[in-house]
Amino acid sequence: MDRRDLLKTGALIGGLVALGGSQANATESRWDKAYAGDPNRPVLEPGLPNRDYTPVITPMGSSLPWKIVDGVKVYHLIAEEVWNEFASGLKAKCWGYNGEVHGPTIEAVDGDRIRIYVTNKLKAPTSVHWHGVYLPSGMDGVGGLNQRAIQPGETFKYEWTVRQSGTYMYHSHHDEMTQMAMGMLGMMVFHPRKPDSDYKVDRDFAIMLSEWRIDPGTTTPNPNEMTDFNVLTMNAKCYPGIEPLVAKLGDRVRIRFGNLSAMDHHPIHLHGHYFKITATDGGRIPKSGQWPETTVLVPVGTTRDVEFVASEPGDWAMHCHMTHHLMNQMGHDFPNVVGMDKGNIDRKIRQLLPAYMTMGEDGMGEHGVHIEAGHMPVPKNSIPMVGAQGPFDYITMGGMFTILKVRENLKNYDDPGWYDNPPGTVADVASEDELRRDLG
Ligand SMILES: [Cu+2]
Repeated sequence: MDRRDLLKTGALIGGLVALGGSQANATESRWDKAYAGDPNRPVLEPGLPNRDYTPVITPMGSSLPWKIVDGVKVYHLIAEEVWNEFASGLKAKCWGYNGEVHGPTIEAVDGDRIRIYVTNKLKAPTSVHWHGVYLPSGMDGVGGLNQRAIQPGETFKYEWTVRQSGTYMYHSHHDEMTQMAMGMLGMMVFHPRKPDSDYKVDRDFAIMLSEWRIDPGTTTPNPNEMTDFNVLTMNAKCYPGIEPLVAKLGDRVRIRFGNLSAMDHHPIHLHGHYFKITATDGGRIPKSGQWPETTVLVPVGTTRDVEFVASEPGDWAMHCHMTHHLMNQMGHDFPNVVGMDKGNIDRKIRQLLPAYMTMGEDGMGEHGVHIEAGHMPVPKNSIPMVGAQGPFDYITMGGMFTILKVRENLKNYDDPGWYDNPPGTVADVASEDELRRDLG
């Protein structure tokens, strides 16, 4: 090989490298296009529920109504004070939208032109950010950066053409620490224009995860809390205030989780099934990249869609797997009395405090039962430790806990009550005969 050949070879290799590079760029721009859509895409005819998409179910909430004005979907969001009942026994004066905490779910279709009026009925200025959404910078809603704050009494107008589909969120982006802690959050769902069979489901739930600090006896969430949250919610309710999710055997189910908690990620675990993680707030995950799980970590400031077939009849727990997120206004800074021999300490202390009761030497499980039975007084407007009575016994979880109810026969999707287990399929005390036979 002489010098000339060497140069030729070098040029050939250089050419190949250049070719490879441009191919990679082409792939990347195709990818971007698939995800961002065309910024100059034409506005399409407004997508209609039940014709172009199956509406999302927001348990214990609703979807924001809209009307069409000259081909534009028009919504009206009203920021205001809202009394929210987290579960029976606990109410607080929160900040939300349109009489709801959190705000109603905003639904639209890829290609829709949408116009959202935001009226501020709070005493404080506010703004609304549309999380994960492609829109003009001036519509992004960050107070001070993209717009001036909406003053009390003012109505602002946000408008853009939807050019994406997936699960997103909206929330206040002015005095974020206060306003988000007070409840100013909501889910946002953009449906694909032409859903493929992969996207279609029978039950499509939207659940916002959030956390609050509400001291027993008080009625205002405390936005100054940094670490010690004591009310953990799905759609601003805590168990037993959370409705079950109901599905027919064989239904395809999607659950869209959003997390706008102040400080915590939530690993949500579903019993009896595995699901695939199919989308984030960055869009739908290509099929080859979806993987099966039984727990999905929903980090703060993200959404995660999971999909599964309701394949097992029964009552299946679905809950955050952080155990402290399953307690309602859990007592903190308690001395650890697990395993303590309390002797006659209760009798002695009752001479000074008649209602005194040492609890916790066998764990916290008994608290809820005692509170509900009225043995143990609790401060007004509080639900410390409370779970709920289940079909067999007391369920010792509160907070971010609910139940997926899968049934073979359903007339509608109302709560069908507790599962009627087939005979011989419930764990129960072993008989003497069985013990002798199997354990000797
Ligand atoms: Cu959690």
